[in-house]
Amino acid sequence: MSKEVDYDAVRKDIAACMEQPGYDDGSAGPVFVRLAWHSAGTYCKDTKTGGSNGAGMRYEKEGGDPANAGLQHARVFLEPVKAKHENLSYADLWTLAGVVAIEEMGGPKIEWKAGRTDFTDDSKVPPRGRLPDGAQAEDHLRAVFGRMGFTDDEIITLSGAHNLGRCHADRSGFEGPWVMRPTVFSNQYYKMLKNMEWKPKEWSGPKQYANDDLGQELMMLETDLALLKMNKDLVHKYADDKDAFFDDFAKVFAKLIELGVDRKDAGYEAAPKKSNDAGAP
Ligand code: DDH
Repeated sequence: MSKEVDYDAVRKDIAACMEQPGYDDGSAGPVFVRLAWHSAGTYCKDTKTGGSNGAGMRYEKEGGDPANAGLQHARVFLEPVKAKHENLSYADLWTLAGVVAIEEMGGPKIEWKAGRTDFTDDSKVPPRGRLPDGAQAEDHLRAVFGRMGFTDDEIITLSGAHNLGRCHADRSGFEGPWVMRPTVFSNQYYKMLKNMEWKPKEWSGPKQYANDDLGQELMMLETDLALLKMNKDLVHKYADDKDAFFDDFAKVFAKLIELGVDRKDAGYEAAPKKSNDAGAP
């Protein structure tokens, strides 16, 4: 049995299964990005727990966290890729799926390294409650992302992923997309924050903001609007300079998906030798 994984073939297989005509806006890309982010966003730099190693969402303890509602769709879409590449870890698959999705949807190329391993039980799965709550504001953002080791500016850059996808009332309680073309990676999200006026949506759901000037109702969360208070100049810069956003986003997303990955950590199962590891046989 070969231990090798052909990551170029994995990338192609992920790209092929992004196309999901009956699902959302026809693409699983946005939910792949969210899967990658939630797999990593549990990291705590002080206790060195959580992060993208382990694929803890396979266990109820993490997979059943209400913050992860809906991500089972992404995991199910990716199952054929895992089945085809038996030595690929789920933790590598989920992070690579986010990277491939961003690239395929027109975003920047993001550095990705293999070597994550999967937990064999749920003992190292981090506690629930580590992911951000969209109804809160900048203090909460600083607490949650500071725990992962991110600065205010990095929070603003990472949040640009909300160029993609939408909220689903049956998952988070919130509803709707942030931008007009939610399957294209762009800097529209920052343009919306810079140029549009956001008013509380009149509905019985959780507090969110709405604007329908473009003929379709778009949305913002409290946490999205909080970015303007954290560093308005950076939000405006990204609105005006797509290349600057793409460059910064590629770096910070690469940092995000490395959180909790210690390839030498003896506590994890040894990673199988990968075909693209450096060095001669
Ligand atoms: Fe997000 N996000 N996110 N987000 N996110 C949701 C959807 C998507 C917050 C809340 C929500 C990031 C940061 C934050 C994506 C990527 C990223 C939804 C809707 C909520 C709520 C879920 C649903 O109903 O299906 C909050 C709060 C924060 C924050 O505090 C900063 C980050 C850092 C990323 C990232 O990828 C780097 C993506 C993509 C989606 C769209 C998913 C989909 O199914 O479509």
